[in-house]
Amino acid sequence: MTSVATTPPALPGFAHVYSGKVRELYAQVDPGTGEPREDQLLLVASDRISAYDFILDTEIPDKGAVLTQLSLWWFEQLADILPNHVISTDVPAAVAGRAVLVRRLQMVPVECIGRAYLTGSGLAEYRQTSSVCGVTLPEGLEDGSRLPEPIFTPTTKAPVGEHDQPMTFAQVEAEVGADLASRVRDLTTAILARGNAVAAERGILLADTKVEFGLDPAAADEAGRPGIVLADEVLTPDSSRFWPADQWQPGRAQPSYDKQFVRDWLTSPASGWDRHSGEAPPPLPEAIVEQTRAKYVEAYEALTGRRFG
Ligand code: PZK
Repeated sequence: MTSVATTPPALPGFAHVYSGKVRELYAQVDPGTGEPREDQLLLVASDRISAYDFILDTEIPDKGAVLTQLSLWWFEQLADILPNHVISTDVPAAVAGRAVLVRRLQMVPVECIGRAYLTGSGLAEYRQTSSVCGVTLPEGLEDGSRLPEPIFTPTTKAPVGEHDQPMTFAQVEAEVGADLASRVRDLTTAILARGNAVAAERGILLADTKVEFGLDPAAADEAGRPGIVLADEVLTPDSSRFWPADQWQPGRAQPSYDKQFVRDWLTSPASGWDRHSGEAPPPLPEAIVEQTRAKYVEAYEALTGRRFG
């Protein structure tokens, strides 16, 4: 992924902590001491979009708000599986609707990926080894095949700009301990299974997803194990592959629910861009922006049954 050179927007009363590809983290500054609060973070989703490993120059209006509202809705749907980090949606007006105030947790240092369908790097690994991250799979699977059950395919957390590397379950155990490893594995697959049970009724398949967990020492169980809290955003098109169910056809690359207009235009002669040139992609035409915005809103409305905006 080509790195973003933009400076994060200043938010009065908040100090910038960290930038991801399309989101920012801030800490609230204590008006008394001028020190950043250490117990909370403000998670802000921008309208930026990535395609073919580039952050595009053109933003998709409302994307940050749609993904934030979708994630909040999923947190509610998943609340019987595990707690989440959300404290409040009362945020500065400049980021209203696209930011949440969250509990600052001790993050589990593993990218927890669940896969319900085989594609992307999982498919590439399967073709070489008949397995993904040490999980042996049946023979004869193709691009887009549904897996017998959701599997846990963790990766390392690489710094921005570098690619994450697959980990075996034994490597996760070595990193975080056997108990926490099995708990995040089972939670990851349970979240994806629940997500697909809901989404299938709304015409959307969730091929795979990345979830982030944090630990809450204050929420230890009887055995003294720290509570696991769902963090970051969950089951959004940026953290998961959304596929239109009515176009699902194993044996080929599946169309993307949200980004297909962007990809098709960028790889068409009309864009004048060669994705392998190393050059930044050109700005998107207004019609592509509007069609893409409509897909994000459509996904939100289909899944939640709520009207966006
Ligand atoms: C945390 N990220 C990823 C997300 C970015 C980076 N509740 C939490 N407590 C402590 N740390 C994090 C969270 C959350 N969520 C999340 N990195 C750290 C991330 C969004 C924007 F720049």
